[in-house]
Amino acid sequence: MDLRETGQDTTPAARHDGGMHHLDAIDSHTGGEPTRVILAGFPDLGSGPLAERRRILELEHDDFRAAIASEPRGSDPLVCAILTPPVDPTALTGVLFVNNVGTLGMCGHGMIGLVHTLSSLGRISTGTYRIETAVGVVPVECHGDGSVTVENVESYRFKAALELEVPGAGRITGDVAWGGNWFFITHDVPVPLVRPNLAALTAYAAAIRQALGTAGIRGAGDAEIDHIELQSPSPTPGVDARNFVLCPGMAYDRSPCGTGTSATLACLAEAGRLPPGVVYRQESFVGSVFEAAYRPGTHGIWPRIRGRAHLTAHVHLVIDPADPFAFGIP
Ligand code: PYC
Repeated sequence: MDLRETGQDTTPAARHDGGMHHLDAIDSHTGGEPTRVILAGFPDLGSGPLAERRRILELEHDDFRAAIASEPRGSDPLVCAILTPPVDPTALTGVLFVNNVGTLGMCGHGMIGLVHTLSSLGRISTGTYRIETAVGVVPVECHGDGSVTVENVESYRFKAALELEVPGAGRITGDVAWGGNWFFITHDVPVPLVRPNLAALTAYAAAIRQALGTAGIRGAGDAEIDHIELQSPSPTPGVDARNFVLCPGMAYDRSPCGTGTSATLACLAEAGRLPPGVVYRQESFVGSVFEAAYRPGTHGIWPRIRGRAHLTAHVHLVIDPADPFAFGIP
């Protein structure tokens, strides 16, 4: 199958029978964080730029987003990667990322999951490819050992050492950075980044996000800062840092977060704390690790993130319009 011609509604699986809607998907996880690649059955999003298709998805097909990503068919941490034909003639495919509450610009763990999925299906072999996203074309490498490298979009620190008053937590300091999504990154962590503290860390990160909104602090182009990244040293030998990333919604990233690691590298690079080409190991809240490095860019850095995904299921999703929760639980 020529991936460049992949249109969601053009395959036999994309059919309605008696009002039922069918979608073909492959599930995987990258460092514990799930990805669902939608191969066929998603509504047609047109042939415009991917940023425009993302907007069409948000405005016209949010019900299908909720159907594939949210309960009862999906789950809070799940990110779906919807294949769509690319505009860029050098790209293998286009992809739009969505989760339980909306769309994402880029998704590092999702991109690793997508490349591993295409490789597992025999649609690509080892080598380098380019994949178009709503925020730019992303070169990827599918390695012979099963790992995947993603050269993410150019990433940069937008605001350094920003002070923020967080109700219940006091004054904290953090950076605002772009890594394909918008992040607030802080080392002010009230409790250790360990599993028994999950509820406290989730509440703290959610309070930071709320405080950013209340203070009117946003990313470039007035974008919402919807990812909160807490960073601390890691107790694991050879690992540079452990993070806890609250994604849009209330789920935390089980992986080390590819876009969050990119944003972190941008901050470290700008602070002069990580030279180009030096490998940085970012550990997630559940102990999975991404290896990362960067090369300098014009406005920031070009991060390279390497990780590994594993398949978990071949899925045939069915949406029954008679189901009161066909499009998620409101
Ligand atoms: O890996 O970039 C990432 C990511 C974003 C949200 C969940 N994972």
